[in-house]
Amino acid sequence: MKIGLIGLPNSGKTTVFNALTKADATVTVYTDCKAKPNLAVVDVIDDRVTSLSKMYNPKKTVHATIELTDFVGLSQGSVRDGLFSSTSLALMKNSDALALVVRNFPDAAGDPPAPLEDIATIKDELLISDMIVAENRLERIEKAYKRGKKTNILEMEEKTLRDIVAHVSNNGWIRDLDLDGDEEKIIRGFQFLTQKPFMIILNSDETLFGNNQDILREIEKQNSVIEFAGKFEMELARLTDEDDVKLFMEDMGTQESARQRLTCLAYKTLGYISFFTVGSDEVRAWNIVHGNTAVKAAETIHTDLARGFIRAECFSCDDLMQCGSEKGVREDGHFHLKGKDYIVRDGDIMNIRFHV
Ligand SMILES: Nc1nc2c(ncn2[C@@H]2O[C@H](COP(=O)(O)OP(=O)(O)OP(=O)(O)O)[C@@H](O)[C@H]2O)c(=O)[nH]1
Ligand SMILES: [Mg+2]
Repeated sequence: MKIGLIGLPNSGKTTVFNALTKADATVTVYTDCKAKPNLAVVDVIDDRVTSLSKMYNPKKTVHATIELTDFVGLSQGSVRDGLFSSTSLALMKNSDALALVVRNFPDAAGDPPAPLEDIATIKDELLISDMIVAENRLERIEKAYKRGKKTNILEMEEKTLRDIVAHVSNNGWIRDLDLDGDEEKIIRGFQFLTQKPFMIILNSDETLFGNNQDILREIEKQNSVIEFAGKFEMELARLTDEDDVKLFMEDMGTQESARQRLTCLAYKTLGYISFFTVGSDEVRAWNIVHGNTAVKAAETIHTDLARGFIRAECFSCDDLMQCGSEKGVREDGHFHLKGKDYIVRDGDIMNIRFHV
């Protein structure tokens, strides 16, 4: 799962990135638009994987991962003025979800935060970016028509893009537009930013953390949101003594680390669930979108497994923990054989039988 951290300059993106990844990327009060984005891959913390690993004692334990990208600040007009490098824009398009970091602490000049306005500014930039992409493509389609290249497919693309332009002009997000399967397919390649799952990280001053319910409620009317105390959490991520970490977290009134909380929100926003494969070689966590079938789960592991799918042997992690062993699961009647169309549930342990 790839998550891009975006936001206005100095909103604390790199601070949050460091808190989430335990990285040590430079935090500054200056913004360098040409700076390269920071990248890191972190494991998804899932107690179930730890428990399964203890039970199977495999050679290898593979957690699901989150790839985080920390972009340079996206300021007002930056997309239009081309301030945002094409590398950054390409990486942003390549993200599965965008997480907007919003400043909720006084900046270096002492200016008070204005989170709601900042959110509106960034949302405008994302809409403008999509608008430019759609309009540029429409221009090229017009030119193709003039050269006599009028095909059904091109006409359908034109219609879809015109719908998008109309919708975006009204500040509508492309993800809220009701597109059918064909239309979705036609525009997939554009990787529109307002089509991506989107969440907000309210990056609050450590002294005000936990006291921002009004702002959070306001943001929540439109987007999924989580509150961080970025600077504090970055310092927390650097502590090595577990007991110290616990004490500090208690002080802040949080029980889960920043990474755990963001992971939870990201899974919810993206509609992801986890399933597991187990054995003496490897215990591994996989992600699929909620509502997907056993054959899709097979495909996530390897295309051959989907191609030659026979059936899935399946039981839940909870049942396994309760029964204490696979043998116990079978004896208690919790071991199931499922076909291609079985809808995979969060926490399922799957073994795909296949033949190619
Ligand atoms: N008080 C407080 N200050 C913060 C917090 N998060 C970031 N800062 C400060 O804000 C400044 C900018 O932080 P960065 O993390 O570099 O912000 P950024 O969004 O990555 O900035 P650019 O990459 O330059 O756009 C630094 O001086 C941080 O110490 C926070 O949660 N609380
Ligand atoms: Mg930064």
